[in-house]
Amino acid sequence: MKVSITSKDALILVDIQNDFCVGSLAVPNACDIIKFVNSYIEFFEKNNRPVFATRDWHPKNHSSFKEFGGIWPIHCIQNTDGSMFYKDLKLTDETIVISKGTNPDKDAYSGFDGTDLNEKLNNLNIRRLFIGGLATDYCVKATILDALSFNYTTFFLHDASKAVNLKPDDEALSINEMLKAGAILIDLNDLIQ
Ligand code: VGL
Ligand code: ZN
Repeated sequence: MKVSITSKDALILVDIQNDFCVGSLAVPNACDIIKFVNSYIEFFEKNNRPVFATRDWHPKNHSSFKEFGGIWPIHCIQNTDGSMFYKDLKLTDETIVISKGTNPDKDAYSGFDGTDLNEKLNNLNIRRLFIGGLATDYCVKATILDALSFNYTTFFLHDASKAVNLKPDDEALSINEMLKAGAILIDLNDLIQ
C-alpha cells in the first residue's frame, strides 16, 4: 500500500534500547531493523514531522522481572546502559522521549499506558501514527492496539519491527491481531518520497 506523509502524521519508535537489541532481553535479529528505522527517522525529519521514541524505563524492583513474580529477565532499569537507546539509532535532539513501565507494581507494554503520549499527540493535531520497533508481539502490538482504540489511523512498520517469539507463531499471531483491529502493514518502500 503506497502512502505519502501529511501534516497529521507522526512516527513512534517503540523501545529500541540496548537490552532489547543486544542485552538481557535481546530480541532475535533486532539489529536488522536499525537501517530501516533510521530511514524512517530521516524521512519524517525531512518532512518536518514529529518523531517519538518510547523507552521501557523500569525501577530496580519491577514486577515484570522473574525475581519479583514476572516472566522477564531483569531489563531496562532506569539510567543503566541497558535502558539507553541503541547506539546506532539516529535519534535527533527533537525526538520526543516517552518513558513507560516506571510503576514497580504495573507492567506497561503500550507507549500510551501511564504516559502523556496521547496528550502530546493531540496537542500536535496528529491523527495518523506510523509505529514500529521492539517487540512486535509485546510493546509494538500493545501500542498499536491502543492507538487504534484512540481512533488514530495506524500503520504497522513491518520492516522496522521484530518479535520475541517466545512461541514460534507469536509474530504471525500478533500481526494478524493488529491487522484485524484495523492496522495497516507497510514497509519503507511504501512511503512515497
Ligand atoms: C517489552 C518485554 C518486557 C517490549 C518490554 O518492549 O516489547 N517486552 N518489557
Ligand atoms: Zn519491560
